[in-house]
Amino acid sequence: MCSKNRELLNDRPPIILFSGFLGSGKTTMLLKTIEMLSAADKKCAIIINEIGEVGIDNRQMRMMGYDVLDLFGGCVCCTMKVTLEATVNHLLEDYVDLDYILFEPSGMANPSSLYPAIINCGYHEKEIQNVFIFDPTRIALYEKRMKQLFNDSINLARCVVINKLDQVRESEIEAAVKMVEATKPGLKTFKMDLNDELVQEFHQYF
Ligand SMILES: Nc1nc2c(ncn2[C@@H]2O[C@H](COP(=O)(O)OP(=O)(O)O)[C@@H](O)[C@H]2O)c(=O)[nH]1
Ligand SMILES: [Mg+2]
Repeated sequence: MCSKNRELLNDRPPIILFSGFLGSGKTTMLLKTIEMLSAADKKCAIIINEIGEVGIDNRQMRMMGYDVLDLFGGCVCCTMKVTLEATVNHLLEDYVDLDYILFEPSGMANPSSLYPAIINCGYHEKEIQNVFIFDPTRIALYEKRMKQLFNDSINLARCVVINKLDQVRESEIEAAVKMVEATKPGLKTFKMDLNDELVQEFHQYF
């Protein structure tokens, strides 16, 4: 089935986009989510591009038996859009029974720069399940040096996962929740320790 037919049938697999800064926990969250979806017999494809970390992430996932399509082409912000579009289209055309596409962009990418490529593949913005991973050990960094990127990311996110609960005090978790609420009131927020199971509520989210 080609992507045109998919468009007619409106059966595109949702794209789950894991956004967040480098080291925040995107890969960890992505792997946990695949585990969760696979256990529910869902078929997933993964697109990742981690500048400087591609080898490590890809090997990890291949060892776990997952199909990983590499996206090369340098900096995701400037050169990847075409490649991302081609990759998503390739998935839509060649893997007709996909239930989900999971995408981990580089931690350096502003997620807004990725949307046009995905939308060019026929997706509506609301079909992009953007999960922002909020590392509460780095609140100061978000607040000071990366405020604009943080704001842009939160504004595009469909939900936020505040992770590393095991590494921070309750007051830091509350500060993280407040930051999200101040930026986008009402945004769905999960709190998780990703060394542990995904919270049950997240299982029902997709
Ligand atoms: N203690 C703890 N470590 C975490 C959690 N989530 C992620 N990590 C660790 O944080 C580091 C960066 O995670 P990774 O998924 O590679 O981040 P990415 O760069 O955003 O893909 C890894 O060492 C993870 O094991 C968490 O909830 N608790
Ligand atoms: Mg990663």
